[in-house]
Amino acid sequence: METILKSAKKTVIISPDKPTVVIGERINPTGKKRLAAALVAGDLSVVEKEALEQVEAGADVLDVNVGAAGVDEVDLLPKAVRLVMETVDVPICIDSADVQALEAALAVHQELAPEGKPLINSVNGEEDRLAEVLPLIAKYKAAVIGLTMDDDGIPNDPQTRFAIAKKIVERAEGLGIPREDVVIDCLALTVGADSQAGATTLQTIKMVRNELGLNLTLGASNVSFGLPEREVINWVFLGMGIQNGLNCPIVDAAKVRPAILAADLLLGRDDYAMRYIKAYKKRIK
Ligand code: THG
Repeated sequence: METILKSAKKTVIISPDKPTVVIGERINPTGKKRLAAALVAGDLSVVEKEALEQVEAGADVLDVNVGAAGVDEVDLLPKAVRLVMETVDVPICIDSADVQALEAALAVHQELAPEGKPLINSVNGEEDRLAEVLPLIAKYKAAVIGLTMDDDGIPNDPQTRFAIAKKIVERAEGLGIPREDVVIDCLALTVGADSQAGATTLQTIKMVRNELGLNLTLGASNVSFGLPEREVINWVFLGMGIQNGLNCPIVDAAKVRPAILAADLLLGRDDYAMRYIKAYKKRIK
């Protein structure tokens, strides 16, 4: 099962047979007051800086999210997508809850990379959201992240989350979207609030991989929210997720890529530890 993402110049293949793909999370104002204020003022300089730094830190794909109070995403998201595409070569993941903003950004993507293929973040099992997002994915031949939540919220149990993943991929196929273009996010909630949160996510990942064969993403850092030494929790969780089938997490590349490379190495996906050693050498320079 290969999900192929393309910018104008680069192709990234997400596949269980290949090394884990790192989707850089930092172009996102969540928890970043300065970036949020700059975006409200229409200043995209931080977006450019974060794009360059994340690619330098080994991000294979960049998530682009400009959602903050006071931001007109329909105006700003396509501008941010254009800037990122003009700054770096990697494929992009367009992240917004606003469907009009997604469409405006998809149009810019098509203009700058007519043969390209972005990842759209996201659809979920809510009927309204399926009805408005999936036709866009079909129209632009994009790939899409499907979140395992629906009109009843985020289920507590793996079986119900799995059923939502299955429904999303069936609806996508009904519109002619190939199943490999649906990447599932089993959702990480914080273990600080619910000690079963990590286990539930990991179990769902395993089910989606084994029974649907789909590729899997995760906004993995949510898991440690509110706890001390978040990095330790994030590293271990990523390793466990990757063992279960997670293969394109949305993360801070500078903070967690070494752990991801270690997981790939330990799972036999890094011959002669070449990728692990190369990244280490680059980092200590
Ligand atoms: N699933 C999918 N997409 C997602 C998420 C997900 N997109 C958004 C988010 N979750 C993943 N991206 C982020 C981006 C930033 C932060 C967390 C997740 C974040 N920022 C720091 C904070 O909160 O303190 C900012 C601090 C800093 O400057 O580093 O946490 O789950 N499909």
